[in-house]
Amino acid sequence: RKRADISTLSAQNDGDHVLIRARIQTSRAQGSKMVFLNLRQRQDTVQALLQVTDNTVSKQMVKWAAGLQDESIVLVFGTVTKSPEPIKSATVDDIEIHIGELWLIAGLEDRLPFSLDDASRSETAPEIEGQFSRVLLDTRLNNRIVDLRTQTNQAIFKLQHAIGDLFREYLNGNGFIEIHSPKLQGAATESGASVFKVGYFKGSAFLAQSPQLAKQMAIAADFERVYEIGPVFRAEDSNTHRHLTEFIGLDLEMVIEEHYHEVRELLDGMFKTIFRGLREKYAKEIAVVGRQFEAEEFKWREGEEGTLTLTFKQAVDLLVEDGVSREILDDINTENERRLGRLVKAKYDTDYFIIDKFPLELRPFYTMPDPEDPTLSNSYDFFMRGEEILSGAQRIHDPVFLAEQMRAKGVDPDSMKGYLDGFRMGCPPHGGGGIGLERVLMLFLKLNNIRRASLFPRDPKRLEP
Ligand code: ATP
Ligand code: AMO
Repeated sequence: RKRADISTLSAQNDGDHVLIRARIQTSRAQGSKMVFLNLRQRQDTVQALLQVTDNTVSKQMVKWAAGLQDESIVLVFGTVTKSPEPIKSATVDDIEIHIGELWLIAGLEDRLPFSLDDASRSETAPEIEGQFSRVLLDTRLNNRIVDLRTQTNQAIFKLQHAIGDLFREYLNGNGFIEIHSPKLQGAATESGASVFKVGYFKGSAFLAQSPQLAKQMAIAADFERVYEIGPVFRAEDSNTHRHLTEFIGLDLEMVIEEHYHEVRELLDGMFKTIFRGLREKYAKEIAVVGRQFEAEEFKWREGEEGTLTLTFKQAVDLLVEDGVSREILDDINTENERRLGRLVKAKYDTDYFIIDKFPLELRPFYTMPDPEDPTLSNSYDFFMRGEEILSGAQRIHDPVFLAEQMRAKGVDPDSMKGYLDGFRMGCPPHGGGGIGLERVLMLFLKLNNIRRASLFPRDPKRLEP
């Protein structure tokens, strides 16, 4: 008996006997002699029909089948039968499977927390009775396994995979190698304030807040161009739509030949390659997500014009021109970042832009000051739809100056001896950046909440499932 994949079946198989293992998406009994089962494998569905016959299918069997819960996994043996008219509820719509035998492979112990149909309705369209999804995000996350089965979520995580894949492909093609740095650390890697402390035998350790130190040490070890895709831990009590306590960092670091713009430009080329790759190779998945989360198409600038790159000062001026008081713009807070995103969109028609040359005091200790104005720095943030997706900079490679900057930011150089040693042994000029994978995914698709872009999200209030 041959196993069949629903996606490969069509009217051309009329008369074939097939064995299919699938979930019951929904079922509908018609009288006591007939039940329709909508069978699903991944994204594909087909209608199957179990009907009382003289010798093979009994009334009891139809009753039993009609009582199976949605989402049960069954094995059916049946005959492909061409359907006289298209079946609206199935993706393979020109056939029906006439079931001869049916086995239950895995049933459900509990009732489903919500139906996949309910979970698949639009979340952003104006509320229309019966059409708007009533399944709250918290309910979804509490029952994440069922939630993840929706077509939308299947597409979201295929796109998450695609971003990582495109990131790797681009960097592999540009002379980078992938590294794996330790997540257990003896000291904080960013600032002491947001680090998780864990027991480590008789003492304690910290979970890495970024691969910052390790990727710079790899440069000191002459790896020249490195990247990492790995978990990043932040003990920030930030209950927002864009903060997680554990997220996936896409990090890279590279040697600079002449100017830190080399790094900024490589990062920019990489983002555009990712955006293009998503649009070209994953149009189907983007469209599926778009049915549940209607979003204006993500826009970026291609060609000669290049990516819009503002200096921090120019960004502040844009906001001041729009009526924001200059006094509060020593730093640009989340609200003003979003406002800037809207201004940029209106003026330059792009959802993707860069801010360069941040004031030095806003950046971490390892950031290189601007040689022309030491109050500024050779650092940049990248934005999508007015929200930060990347932070990066040229780094200080002089050990004496680095130790000085550490002290100025309240970091004890003795606590980072291993890191400083790398510079004492000679380290070339270098720079890099770190990206939040879930933020890129959330903003590209406009999912409005980072938890939707994380398989099993971790935030200050959620450690389960
Ligand atoms: P980075 O950590 O690299 O700076 P980020 O985007 O996470 O990136 P944060 O510095 O953590 O930025 O915070 C940036 C903004 O997020 C701040 O302007 C702050 O107002 C806002 N923010 C942080 N935590 C909260 C919170 N719990 N509620 C509201 N806003 C918050
Ligand atoms: P930063 O702390 O800005 O920089 O982090 C880099 C990027 O990571 C993402 N991000 C987050 N995503 C989800 N939840 C969070 N709590 C969170 N915090 C940050 C953002 C951010 O742009 N070492 C530097 C990078 C570098 O200079 O190379 C760093 O970690 O998208």
